[in-house]
Amino acid sequence: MQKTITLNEFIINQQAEIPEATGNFSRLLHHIGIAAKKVNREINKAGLVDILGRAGHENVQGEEQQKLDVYANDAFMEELQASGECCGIVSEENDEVTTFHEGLCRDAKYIVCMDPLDGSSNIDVNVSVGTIFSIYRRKSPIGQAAVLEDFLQKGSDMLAAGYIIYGSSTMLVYTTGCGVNGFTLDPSIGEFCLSHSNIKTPEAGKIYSINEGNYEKFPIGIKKYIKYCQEKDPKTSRPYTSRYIGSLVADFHRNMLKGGVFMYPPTDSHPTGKLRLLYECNPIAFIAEQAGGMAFSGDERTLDMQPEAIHQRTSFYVGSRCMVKKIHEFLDFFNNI
Ligand code: P6P
Repeated sequence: MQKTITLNEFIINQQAEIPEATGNFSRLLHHIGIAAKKVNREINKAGLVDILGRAGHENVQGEEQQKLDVYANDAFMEELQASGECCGIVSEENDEVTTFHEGLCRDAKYIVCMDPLDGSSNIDVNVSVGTIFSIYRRKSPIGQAAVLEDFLQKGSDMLAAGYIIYGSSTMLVYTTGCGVNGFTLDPSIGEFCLSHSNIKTPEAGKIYSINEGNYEKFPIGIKKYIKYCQEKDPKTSRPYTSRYIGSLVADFHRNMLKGGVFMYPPTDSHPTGKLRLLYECNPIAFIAEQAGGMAFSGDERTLDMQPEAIHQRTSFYVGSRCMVKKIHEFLDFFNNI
């Protein structure tokens, strides 16, 4: 029987390959794994205890906070602080940055940008939701409170990115810039075990994911691309299949494994795009590129964007390289005629 490799074993093995590694980064990842198990436990019993429904107030996005949103935010904040390796956090659930610079965290050198429970409006109807995180090295001197510039780094400066998808099984997928690996939670031993080694997304695919309810307001290039997806062409296996869950992690994870593209263009209600750059688009873009895919926002590579604000939104197109390039062609052509 093949030996099971747990997440912690994998992290330590990866650390051993980096001579200058001190174990700080590994400890941070380990605590993210603990938080993921705590959130998984609560999500799995959400239907049985009074944790469903609304927490009774709104988050910075003006969105109704679900109780599990609050629980997930607290769980990740607690574990990141307990790791002693994180000096600051940007979270979708918090208006301002959170800094840790005393006690165990005094010499911490990493910051985290996270969406603790993305797609949480789907929880009450038992649809997959996810946590998204990204890790950067702080830019300001160690030993003092993290500052805004520590969080407004380009995605290309990211050290690691990952997500946890709480679905038919719970998976933690992450990259440190050396490929993408997926770990499935084995409840019988309470460990994330390597199940998807060195994930590569197909160059092309047959799935396009977009909320077509916003069709009327899409840029003309996106309208034309959607029609292109729907045209019959056996040479390019069109018409493609439309799949949209409304939970970024679930839509992206399916497309990464099967081949496909996810689009969130500007809309009337979100003229600069709905998804947040720091803790949704950048981490997903880093994972996509590490798996051989592609991601852009507006008219530039997502990871090259210079963030201006911690809750900044952007348009987002991510997935199989050939499909993302085709979208870029349609936008370039139709937006410039
Ligand atoms: P819409 C969930 O609220 C989320 O942030 C992403 O997970 C998801 O991809 C998107 O919004 C769905 O937005 O407007 O299609 O419901």
